[in-house]
Amino acid sequence: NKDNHDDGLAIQEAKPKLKIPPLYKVILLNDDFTPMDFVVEVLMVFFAMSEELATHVMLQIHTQGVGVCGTYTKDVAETKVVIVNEYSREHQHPLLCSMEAV
Ligand code: TYC
Repeated sequence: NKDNHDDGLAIQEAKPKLKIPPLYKVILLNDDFTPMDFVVEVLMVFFAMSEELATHVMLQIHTQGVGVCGTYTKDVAETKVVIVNEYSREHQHPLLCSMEAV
């Protein structure tokens, strides 16, 4: 109530909340054991990549040690990390998925 300045109370405007949510990169780590085909499958199934892009990203992780699968809001990134790690464990692969703030 900005028109009533004399009521002795703290006046707070009701502002629309239009904040852009912070983003997180979901990353895959290289290891010596997970088959390349499995990593490509993960990138296609869980990160909606074409086989060509998934192969490129997989080889980049293989040579650089880490690679970005995608950038998401916190809740989506956390869910991707859990699902990918569960999927890898179910298939007895040590593939590790993690996330970091952009
Ligand atoms: N380095 C693995 C191999 O040689 C392949 C691999 C790629 C594993 C990417 C994990 O995130 C990864 N079979």
